[in-house]
Parts: sequence; C-alpha cells; structure tokens
Amino acid sequence: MVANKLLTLVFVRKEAQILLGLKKRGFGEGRWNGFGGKVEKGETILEAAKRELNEESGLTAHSLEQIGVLKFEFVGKPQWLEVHVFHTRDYEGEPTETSEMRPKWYNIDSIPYDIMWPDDKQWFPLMLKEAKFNGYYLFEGMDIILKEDLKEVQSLDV
Ligand code: 8OG
Repeated sequence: MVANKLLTLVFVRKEAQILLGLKKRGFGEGRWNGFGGKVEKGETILEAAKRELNEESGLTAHSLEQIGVLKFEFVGKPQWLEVHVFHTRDYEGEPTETSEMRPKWYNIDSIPYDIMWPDDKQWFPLMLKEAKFNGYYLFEGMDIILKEDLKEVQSLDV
C-alpha cells in the first residue's frame, strides 16, 4: 500500500471575487488554481496551507476553514494525491506575483474553467456556495477523467 501524498489548496474570497493564481511552473503549469502544495514533515495540514498560501501569493491568512477533501488517482501511478481544500475571507496583505504563481481576482461569475483542472468545474460550485465536499477522481494523464465521485457532505471525511 503506497501512502497518499498530502497537499493543500487555499481559496481567498473578497466580496463576490475569488483569488486565483496562474501556475507558472511544475505540476498543473498553465492552469488557474488556488494556492497550495505539499505538507512537509513536522507540520500540520493547516500550517502547510497557511505557509503555501503565503509563499505563493504573499498573503497571510488569519484563519482558514476546511471545506473539501479531494482524492486523485492517476492511471499507472501508485501514489494517490489527497488534497485538503480551505477557504478564507480573513487575511491580510496584497496578492503578489511569485516565481510559482501570477495572482488575479476573478468574479465568481467568470471563473476560467477552460484553463483549469477539468474536475474543478464540478466542485467549484459547491466551494463557491461554501458547502463542504468529498471528491474522488481517476485521471488518465492531466486532461481525461475516467471515474468521478463527488458528494456534498455535512462533515468532511478526512
Ligand atoms: O506542490 P505542487 O504545486 O505540485 O502542488 C499541486 C497543487 O495543485 C496543490 O495545491 C494541489 C493542487 N491540485 C492537484 N490536483 C488538482 C485538481 O485537480 N484541481 C485543483 N484545483 N487543484 C489540484 O494536485
């Protein structure tokens, strides 16, 4: 049994807007996304979420609420990704471009789904209405979803 790789993903909201970043390099390059990355040894998932948000956007979150857990399996890869999704309106600072991300505020009515991971158009509506969700996706490569299972839940299955 291969351990899951734990990742974080944070969405910052301001009025009817959401902050996305264009990933400039690495996994998911060229796609708009929230801010996040790997949980390092010795830190909690929440600490990693705050650290990655700060490293990639320049923002400091005072509090984060967890709203989703997404599990991804890729054909031919033994390791699953387990992505812990958070959101916040409680932050300080101005978004700043970093070597990894180019941040931009989007109105929640004009999310660029065509330039995002293909699963996002399914669970973003839940995230945007601040509902909790658990999801599973089986991918072939980066673009094709072979299996999916998304549920709105009262409490997260973490
Ligand atoms: O450290 P690294 O940048 O490789 O972390 C990958 C980031 O991408 C992490 O925040 C989790 C996130 N991520 C996936 N898969 C998906 C996905 O299908 N949709 C979205 N929105 N984010 C994803 O790993």
